[in-house]
Amino acid sequence: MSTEKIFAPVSEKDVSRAIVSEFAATFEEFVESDVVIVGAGPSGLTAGRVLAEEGRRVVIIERNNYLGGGFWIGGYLMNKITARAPAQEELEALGIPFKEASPGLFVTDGPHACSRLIAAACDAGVKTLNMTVFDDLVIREGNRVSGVVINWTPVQSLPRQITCVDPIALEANVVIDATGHDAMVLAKLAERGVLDLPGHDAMWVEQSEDLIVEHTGEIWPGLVVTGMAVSTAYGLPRMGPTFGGMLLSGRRAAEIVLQGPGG
Ligand code: 48F
Repeated sequence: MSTEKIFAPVSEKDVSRAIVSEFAATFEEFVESDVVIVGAGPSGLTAGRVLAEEGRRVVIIERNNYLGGGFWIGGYLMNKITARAPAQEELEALGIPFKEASPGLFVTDGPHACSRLIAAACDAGVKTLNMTVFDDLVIREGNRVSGVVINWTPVQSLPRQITCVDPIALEANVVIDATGHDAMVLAKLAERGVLDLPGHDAMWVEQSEDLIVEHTGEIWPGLVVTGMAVSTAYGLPRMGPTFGGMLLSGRRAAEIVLQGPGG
């Protein structure tokens, strides 16, 4: 048997050190960023990618271990994703293969589409904090949102007697709520009674996608809303398992940030 080793001589402490120091360096850099996006679904990932491509420092907070939100599975646990024209152009730009199911309706594989969307955001320079849950907002002079309060996701599942784990905060010029149907960031303002959150209306795909893109924007000083959170914010119809509106809403959110005061 050969005694020659295939792999480089590295011990456990080297592995631990590499993880800790890399994580700490990235975290420290993104304690202060241009944009914090809460939620790594299709709208948040698209907004993050477009902003990072324009040179903005972007961090996405995601409570799950995996990124992608609802973009892995199209609907009813079937992993096919649909998009209506002109959103196939977004798929094309990302190199996602698709086919036309009927005139103006395109279909693609969820895992292929989602992994490409995630990779494109990472390639553009977006940093992600997964297993991290949005807990609250930082709000300063003029009621302007100036950051987010976060904690490790598992802290929420600890037994009550050991949950005295204070969260920490990240500062940013702009925060984007991309948390989907629950609109978790906006819900914090609604909890305080300063924002009305009507919840989304019934499904009507032909109305929903246009309205969501149209209503995407700054909803509070320093706070932009994108994706399904827009329908929750404005009582708009939901769209069901089609995703073009999410991709175009994410792009629109980024454009609004780039044009705005914090952009
Ligand atoms: O739900 P999600 O995919 O939001 P989206 O980008 O897209 C909606 C579609 O997937 C679909 C639809 C239309 O096609 O109806 O639902 O608007 O992604 C939202 C992400 O936010 C994370 C959540 O885990 C998901 O990955 N998220 C939600 N709440 C929190 C959070 C929180 N409090 N902290 C961190 N992440």
